[in-house]
Amino acid sequence: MARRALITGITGQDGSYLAEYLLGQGYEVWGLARGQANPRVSRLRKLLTDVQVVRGDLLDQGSLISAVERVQPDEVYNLGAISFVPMSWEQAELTAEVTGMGVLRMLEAIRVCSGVSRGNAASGQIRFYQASSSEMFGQVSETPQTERTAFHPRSPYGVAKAYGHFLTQNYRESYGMYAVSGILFNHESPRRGAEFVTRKVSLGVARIKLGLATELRLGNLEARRDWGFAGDYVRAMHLMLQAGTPEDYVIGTGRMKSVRELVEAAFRAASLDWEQYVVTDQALHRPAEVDLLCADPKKARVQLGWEPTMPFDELVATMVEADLRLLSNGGDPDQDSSWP
Ligand code: NDP
Ligand code: GDR
Repeated sequence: MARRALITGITGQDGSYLAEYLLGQGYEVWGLARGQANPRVSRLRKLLTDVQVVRGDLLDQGSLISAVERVQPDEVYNLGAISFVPMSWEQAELTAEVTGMGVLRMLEAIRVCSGVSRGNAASGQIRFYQASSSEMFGQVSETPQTERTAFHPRSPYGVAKAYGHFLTQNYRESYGMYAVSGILFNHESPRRGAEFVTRKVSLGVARIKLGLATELRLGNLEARRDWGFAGDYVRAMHLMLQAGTPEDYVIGTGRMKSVRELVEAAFRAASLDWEQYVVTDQALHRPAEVDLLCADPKKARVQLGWEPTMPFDELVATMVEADLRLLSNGGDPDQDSSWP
């Protein structure tokens, strides 16, 4: 019988790549989607016809229990979150509820549905993956960051993710559940939300190239990140749930670039000079910035055999090309209508 996976956050970037990957591995894939008429569900269905959808919300404990009862999954991937860091200052309580408490609700749904209690050997039937984040490192105490680097989150989002991370560890230790966290560094693709800097830049370049815009407004150009390709990172999520023992892993490329270098690479890919178009705007700076993040993915390489495949310049060029195609064909990224 096919293995069954339940993915929260199915309508997001990672949800789509993970669903695609697991379908390719022969899984029966279910996605948890919220809202009675979520336009992103139709966008997903256009891309992946085989995904089945179950309604539910990370804010609603009962809906998660019902979803787990209905799907009877072998593996649960908790990717649902408010994931845009600036929004976490504007809606700090909601971020805590969805990104933080949502993890508790999902773990409880699994625990209750699989009859797990302290010291109960029936534990561990459903394997659980939590989407932890390099934002938990925040103001870093060492570079590169490993599974042992201390957390010092710099946003309500980072704090909520740290709660989810420790809680996942705690359910593993308290109940013997197979529950793990992937501490993933930034990963991008042509399906990235338009609010994140890589996609904002690739869309901005495409608009300028096609004569639809004359400038691109950005915040802090000096911030440095470890950017990889989302398609590579979902493989790591799956590998973590196939390992002999449940453990947490750092996932990233080990290479760091600045926003300025990202901008240079993107404009270069369209044969444009970035200095003629980029305007910096103090209003786009964050109340507390994470200056740099760089992964040490050695544990994942050695224990899981995981390696990233797409170099930075290729990733950026791929995103710019995809947005040039999208806009040339009349696609509208703000309407959530199209997905490469
Ligand atoms: P996206 O922002 O693209 O997707 C977020 C998903 O969460 C959407 O499907 C959204 O659904 C869903 N969601 C939001 N609120 C709720 C809710 N109340 N109940 C259920 N689902 C909800 O994120 P990514 O795909 O980029 O990231 C996936 C996960 O990985 C997130 O948890 C993110 O924080 C984490 N992460 C991402 C990294 C990255 O670089 N991409 C790096 C490290 C961690 P809807 O369509 O209904 O809004
Ligand atoms: P991040 O991603 O906050 O790292 O979180 P984002 O792309 O939003 O920012 C990266 C860096 O770019 C700087 N920046 C800008 N960012 C945005 N969005 N818009 C701008 O105009 C701009 N100008 C400069 C930011 O200050 C920042 O330093 C992502 C999300 O996917 C999280 O969910 C995830 O956990 C982390 O990556 C790892």
